[in-house]
Amino acid sequence: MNTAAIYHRPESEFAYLYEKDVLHLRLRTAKEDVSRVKLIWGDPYLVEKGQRKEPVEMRKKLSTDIYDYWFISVRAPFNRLTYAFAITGKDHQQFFYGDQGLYPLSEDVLALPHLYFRFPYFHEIDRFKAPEWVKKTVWYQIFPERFANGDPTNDPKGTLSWNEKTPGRKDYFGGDLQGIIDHLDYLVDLGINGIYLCPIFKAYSNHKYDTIDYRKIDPDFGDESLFKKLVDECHKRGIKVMLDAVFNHMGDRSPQWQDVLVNGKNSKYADWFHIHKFPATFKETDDFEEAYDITYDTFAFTPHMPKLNTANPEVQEYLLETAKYWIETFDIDAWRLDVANEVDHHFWKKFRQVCDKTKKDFYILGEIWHSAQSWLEGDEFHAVMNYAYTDAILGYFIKKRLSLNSMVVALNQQLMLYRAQTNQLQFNILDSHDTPRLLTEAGEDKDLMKQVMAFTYLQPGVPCLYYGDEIGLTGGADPECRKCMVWQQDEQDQDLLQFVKRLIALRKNWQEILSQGETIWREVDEQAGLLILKRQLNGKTLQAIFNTGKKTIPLPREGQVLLSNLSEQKGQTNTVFAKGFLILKK
Ligand code: ARE
Ligand code: CA
Repeated sequence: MNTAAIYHRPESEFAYLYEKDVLHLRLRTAKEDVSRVKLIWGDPYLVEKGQRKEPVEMRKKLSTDIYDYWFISVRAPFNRLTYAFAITGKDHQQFFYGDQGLYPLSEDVLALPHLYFRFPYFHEIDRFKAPEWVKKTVWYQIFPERFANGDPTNDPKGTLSWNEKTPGRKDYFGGDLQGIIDHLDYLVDLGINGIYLCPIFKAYSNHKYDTIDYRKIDPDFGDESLFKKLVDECHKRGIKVMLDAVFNHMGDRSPQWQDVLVNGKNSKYADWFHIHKFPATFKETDDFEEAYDITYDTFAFTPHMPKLNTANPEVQEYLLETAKYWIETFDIDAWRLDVANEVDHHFWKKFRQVCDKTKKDFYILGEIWHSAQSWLEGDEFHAVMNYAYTDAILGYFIKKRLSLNSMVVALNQQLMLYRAQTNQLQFNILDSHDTPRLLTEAGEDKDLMKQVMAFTYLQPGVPCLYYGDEIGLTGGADPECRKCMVWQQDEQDQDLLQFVKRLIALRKNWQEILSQGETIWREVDEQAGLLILKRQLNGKTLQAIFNTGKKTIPLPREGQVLLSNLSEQKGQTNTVFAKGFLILKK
């Protein structure tokens, strides 16, 4: 038996409370190396007296290229547990695996309680709690400057006419909050029940990530009473509102930074930032967003975004009060945290406390593009923008960078990083204001785009649609991915719009299975380019067949499973399909 691959860690994604008194346990072993795993378990104070519960079989649930992951869900009557794993290899070797490591399985070893793992007590207060409403949400990301110009009177100087050109970094087109309010019914019709707004507080640039005043709505977008109206109108329509908290840095036109420029180290804000040498200066390049010899920490190399010192109690107070203000005064439902991975954990733990205290079931989403276990222990974020997960999807379907098997491996790897609660709340974006648009990445192949969206909407986690993707907007890297929304119906791709509506409806009708159900890779046929994915919960199954190969075959009857490629089928009511895939609902 390949014992080096065997791994478990108490009080982590390997052992955690899923519900009030339900414990999830996972064990990692080498792929195809172990034939069975039994959980040896009992109440710590009874195991000590040699009284153990009947061992129970664990199930092999997911695999990567080198590991198998075994799983079990248990209830313990006294909310405490002593446990270990009895592992039987395909070579018939048997091991006991517990807190002190691996031992050949024997009655003597089983009789030693200190060799077992412990879950000393199931504390509800420590349990990772998930806001249930998020699982029912299909999000829509809006870049406010480009969604709709509802009020030309607030257009900044030099505003261009709507969609006059592909946006440059410094262009303004006049999008605002009124424009969003005017199109809420469009979003309801689309099936959207959550919007994520990029920053809307007073800032200098068109993206508003260089904040000047965290307590003011940017005048280009409107004012606080209009924002209050927007939230109320959203809530009336069952739409949740998530705002963008840019706490890693401020804009250099903020009063705080301006005071530092004037008063240097005597400024009362000097310690609000990470200034290495006074005066705070930088050397320009021909790119206004890139400088060198900067004497203070910034976001990237952008001198206009001095990094905040979130270890400073005054900065903490200022930002935490900001977080509370927008929840308390405007009743927002979630924060998306910009550059979340570059802000200290100590601050985020305080931030989480403030949000939890201010509004029940508040959702905290971190912008982290890589594996994020240390922010997802339950006392900071609920989830992250799942770029690391969707990168594998795009890597196979779009970029042909991954094989079918390596995509499945990468997705399973990501799922095994986190507790089930997090996997159910992860924010699945295929593109955003920071990346090229999906249709452009798909080489403007709308069938391919539909296939990738369908696959993603069937994954654990919640989908987020980047504004305009549904009507066929294209665009390369930032800022080209931020074109003005197209509202003339004859310029919108109505077929794509209808497809997206059907897919969102499917996602919502099958939300329980899709957000919480088990993922079973029924068939991964590299040769044929065929992938059959099953999602299962409480005996209900949703099955999807993806054809990424070249051949076509007749479609299955209801419930029959295909074992090779498929072509488009008209008229079947029980499926959602487009060229290249089909979703069977049973
Ligand atoms: C400017 C340039 C961009 C350039 C960027 C970074 O226009 O071409 O890529 O600087 O040098 C905002 C504006 C941007 C502007 C930026 C700086 O929206 O248009 O971009 O300010 O002036 C990393 C961070 C991630 C960050 C992205 C941009 O990890 O947090 O870079 N995303 C947030 C927001 C942005 C916003 C800011 C941060 C600043 O979503 O919109 O930018 O507040 C890989 C890495 C990621 C990296 C990603 C993108 O995947 O893994 O870590 O994200 O590439 O570069
Ligand atoms: Ca306007």
